Amino acid sequence: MNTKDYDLGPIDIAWCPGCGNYSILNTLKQALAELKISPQQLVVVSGIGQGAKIPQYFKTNYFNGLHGRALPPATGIKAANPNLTVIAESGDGDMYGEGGNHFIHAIRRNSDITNIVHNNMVYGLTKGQASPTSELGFRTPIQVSGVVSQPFNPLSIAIALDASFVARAFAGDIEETKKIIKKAILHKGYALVDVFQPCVTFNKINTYDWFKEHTYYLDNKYDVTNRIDAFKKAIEQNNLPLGIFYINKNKKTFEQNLKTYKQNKKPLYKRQIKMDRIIKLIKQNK
Ligand SMILES: Cc1ncc(C[n+]2csc(CCOP(=O)(O)OP(=O)(O)O)c2C)c(N)n1
Ligand code: SF4
Ligand SMILES: [Mg+2]
Repeated sequence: MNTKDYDLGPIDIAWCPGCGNYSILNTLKQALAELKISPQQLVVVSGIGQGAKIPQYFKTNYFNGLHGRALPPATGIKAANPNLTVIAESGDGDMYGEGGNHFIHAIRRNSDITNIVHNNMVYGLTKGQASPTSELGFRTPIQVSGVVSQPFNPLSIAIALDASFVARAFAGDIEETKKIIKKAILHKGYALVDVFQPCVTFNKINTYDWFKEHTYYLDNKYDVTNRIDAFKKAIEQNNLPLGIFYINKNKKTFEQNLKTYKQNKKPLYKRQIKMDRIIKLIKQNK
């Protein structure tokens, strides 16, 4: 397969020239092509925002849901058909703000989905208000004196909850981001990939150059199974680590834990629904 297999033909893309979302889109297409995941096998679930538009810009099955609500339908889709590759993908506001509660509980459930977050540290679509990951002091037309609330740290939350795969990437580095996304997709269980994504229009602080100057990659000696070290790395400030922070391969997935799949491996969507049985259950509950 190659990236052309995911092209939709001539389409209007509503992202600004230079936006980091283009790199994430290209990187994702490359990762999927290299993993030989066809558009038919794939479902991308997103919420609302600039990053959340991504599934509209390439060939895939997709569900574009309410703001902050990408993870519940992604969990449901994977449970109904575990044979699909399911990616939940949106911006930092959508996943960590409006969808923050779902973020926490998706980690607890450990459904076998990949959660890619376009983290531009701003609300891009609604024209530049602060998001949960905006830095202290970040000025916007709403936060005129600068952000006063501590930024949300998604990686430390994920590691604290023993998420089974936690990583951070930078949209400006396609090769490294592709490696991380491929590993996240292949991982069995919930996989978070927070991607630093420059918003060239509404975030003039966290630019391509800023990310290059304020990030570094975890080295080969770093042990991804050490949760305490992962947490220490996640709370580092100023110079921000990139790469895979933490992997726990010992957790069962949500789908494996479901009683229905312990009894019968047939995907739920392929099973016959016996109406008389449903009516009986409804009557019993009266
Ligand atoms: C319930 C609800 N609240 C608020 C909005 C308005 N809204 C749409 S997108 C958005 C923020 C998106 O920010 P983010 O998820 O960071 O995406 P970006 O545009 O930066 O990629 C907001 C507040 C909405 N659509 N629905
Ligand atoms: S506003 Fe920002 S996030 Fe949205 S398309 Fe433009 S550069 Fe990208
Ligand atoms: Mg954003």
